Amino acid sequence: MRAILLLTLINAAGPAIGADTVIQNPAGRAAMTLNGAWHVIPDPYETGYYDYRRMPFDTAPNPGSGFFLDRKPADKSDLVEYDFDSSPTLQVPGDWNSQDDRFFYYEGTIWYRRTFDYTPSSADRRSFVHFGAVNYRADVYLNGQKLGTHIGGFTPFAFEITGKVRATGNSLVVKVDNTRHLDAVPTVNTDWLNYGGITRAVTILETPATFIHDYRIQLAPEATNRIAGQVQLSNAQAGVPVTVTIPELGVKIRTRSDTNGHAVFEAPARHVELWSPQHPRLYSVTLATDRDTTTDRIGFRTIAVRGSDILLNGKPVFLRGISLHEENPLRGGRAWSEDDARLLLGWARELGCNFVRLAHYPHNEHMARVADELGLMLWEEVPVYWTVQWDNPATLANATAQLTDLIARDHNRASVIVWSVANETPVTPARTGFLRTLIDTARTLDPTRLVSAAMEVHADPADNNHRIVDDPLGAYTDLLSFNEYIGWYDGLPDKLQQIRWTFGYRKPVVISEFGAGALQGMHGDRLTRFTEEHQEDLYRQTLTMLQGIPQWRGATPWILVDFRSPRRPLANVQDGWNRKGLIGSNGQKKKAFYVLQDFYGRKALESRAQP
Ligand code: GCB
Repeated sequence: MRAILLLTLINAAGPAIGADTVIQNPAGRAAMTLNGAWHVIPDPYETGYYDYRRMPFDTAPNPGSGFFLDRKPADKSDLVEYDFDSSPTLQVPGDWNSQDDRFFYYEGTIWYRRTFDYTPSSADRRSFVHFGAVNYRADVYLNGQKLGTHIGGFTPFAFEITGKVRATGNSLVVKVDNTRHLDAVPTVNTDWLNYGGITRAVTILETPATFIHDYRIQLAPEATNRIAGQVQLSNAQAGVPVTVTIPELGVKIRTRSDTNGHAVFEAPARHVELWSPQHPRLYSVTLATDRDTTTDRIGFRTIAVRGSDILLNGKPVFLRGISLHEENPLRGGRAWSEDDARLLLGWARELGCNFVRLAHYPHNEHMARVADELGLMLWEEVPVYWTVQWDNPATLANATAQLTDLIARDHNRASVIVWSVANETPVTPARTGFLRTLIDTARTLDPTRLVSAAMEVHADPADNNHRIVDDPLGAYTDLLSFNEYIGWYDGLPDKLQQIRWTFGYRKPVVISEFGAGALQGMHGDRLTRFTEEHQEDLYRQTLTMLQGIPQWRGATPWILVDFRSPRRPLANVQDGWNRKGLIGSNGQKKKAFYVLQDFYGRKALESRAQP
């Protein structure tokens, strides 16, 4: 509800769509792709952004040498010290790190420019330029005019270009800056590579003057034979007729928008086949006004927690999970395409998973759509990682915006069952207050899903074999999720069998991480670090230990595939990769893959009645 309210307020306060409002189902509206080769100018000193007094050109009365002007010398004597046309190109979507060795560890600004022609299909149509994601800050200019700025590397944004876009010769310039900042989300310290660039698709979207900006369609609360939802139009216009049709459920709802351009509805449905991993049923849903139509494929299911059980469609479910970074090791670089999603989620299915943790930031929209189709439940997360500035209101606003946009983007995906607000954060009052605000936001925006965070384990100073999970944050989450590295950062795998657990809450324990590093193809005995045998042993012993925990309801071990991390320099072993993957950076499976596959196979058989 808050998302919708927020959109309404923004609409009332300014232009209908701002940088931070998410257009639902953009793929359903794509009019033209701007993917492909863009000319780029690396600008480590930000010469094209600031003048020599360090004043931004884009707010100066005389913008002079701002690269966003995409200028050409007026004549042979005119001085212009940059030229997009003769500069090299990079592919969009794509990170810059994996496209050119010179940019492998580059952090800073690169200017991107793309020219295009565009004529809307009719004069009364509106147009938007839509970005799937840009890491981390994007300043966007069309034909020398600033459209806006977006902050946050993993969420979509759009700017209206109606009346600004020309039939021919448009210049779209994006200043992309992936500099890490202490007050940012994430902060400067992460265990993954800070890929820069326009990492997801860029499209021109076309809409009527009043269009279906956002919608949410789901089962009515406490009912599996009623469909409920809401629609938000782009303009606060009353009395616009809205229809929602789900032909296979015999649903045809007719309603009208209120003065805020908002419509709420509920109607009975024919027998709904509920979405589950065993039966990932999706229904075609069409929303229409007198001027606009959009179609989506949506699944219906319930998710809840009762005591220490997780209930999917009312039945207890065990989460056979795995964690994933958004990276395609075979091509190298950030994953962004549907094919990438099929590769990664296909591996998860082969492992026997019914659940995937998309760590540690919002992954691209294909991931949730392919998961919907394959029947994989998802944990989605925002990059509040390790530590951010807990006392800084701007940092909280940033994290809130990222969470809000993630929820707005994926609130129609049946696959998503958990919103996670943080990973491995320190227990302090400031942090707990910060995260509680995020949890409250998630619950207000979406009361239909679980909310969690990957917490930490604490050692008992009086007993070396006693581990405690009693983080005060656990009082506010639905799951008791924590990362544990017994046998890797904490002793050797034989220690696992000695461990005794105390949990501060009677909630489902879902282990958000455990794991060990191993170089694919490196062999030795089970006590030798970085061998496949060591990792295999750790998996065996961890699974044995976990089975002794009565409230254990799932796990997302760390991690499906090796991933790039500048924190991992060990030569000939890590070489800049975190090697905790069950699959190596070469795409080959390690021994531990088969240990977990075997375990999940047995678990699936055991709970045949389960999804
Ligand atoms: C963690 C982090 C994860 C790291 C992992 C590791 O606890 O959540 O981002 O990559 O440990 O490999 O140390």
